[in-house]
Amino acid sequence: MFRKVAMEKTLCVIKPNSVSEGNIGEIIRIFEINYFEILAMKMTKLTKSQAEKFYEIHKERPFYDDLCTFMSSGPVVAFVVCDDDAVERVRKIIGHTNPEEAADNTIRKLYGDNIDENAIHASDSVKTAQSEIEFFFPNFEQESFETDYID
Ligand code: 3AN
Repeated sequence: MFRKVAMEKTLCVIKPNSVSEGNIGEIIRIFEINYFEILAMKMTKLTKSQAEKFYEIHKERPFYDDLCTFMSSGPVVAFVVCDDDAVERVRKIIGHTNPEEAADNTIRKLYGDNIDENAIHASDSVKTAQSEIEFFFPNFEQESFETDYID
């Protein structure tokens, strides 16, 4: 039987520290063993102004410039995952913003270096996820990235 996957989607970005430390595979594996379906994936290097646009919501925060400098310092891997309640489930497996406060076995606890270089970004709401998916995958809604598969 064919099933069209049409569940909640969220955007994740593996940050430059995880890429340079060789942790892309380990991080993706955590999503796979947690049964998330990965619908799209891309490695890219953001310009400073692209990072500023992506994090525009934080532009008044004191860490904004450092964050954007870091996010444009090397390649990132952006990907879209789906699942029931994907936004909340992903936030749970990535853990607290500050790796020091993150629960054991969360991605930020395992691979985060500090609060800036905290290994991975994930959308914080369904609405944000839509615009963040559009940012990295502008044709996401037009092109069907969703998979048909046999149960
Ligand atoms: P999260 O990524 O857990 O949703 P946000 O949205 O509050 O956290 O912050 C966005 C990013 O800004 C974080 N991933 C982190 O890299 C950075 N950040 C947040 N708070 C701080 C802080 N107090 N000092 C430095 N960087 C921060």
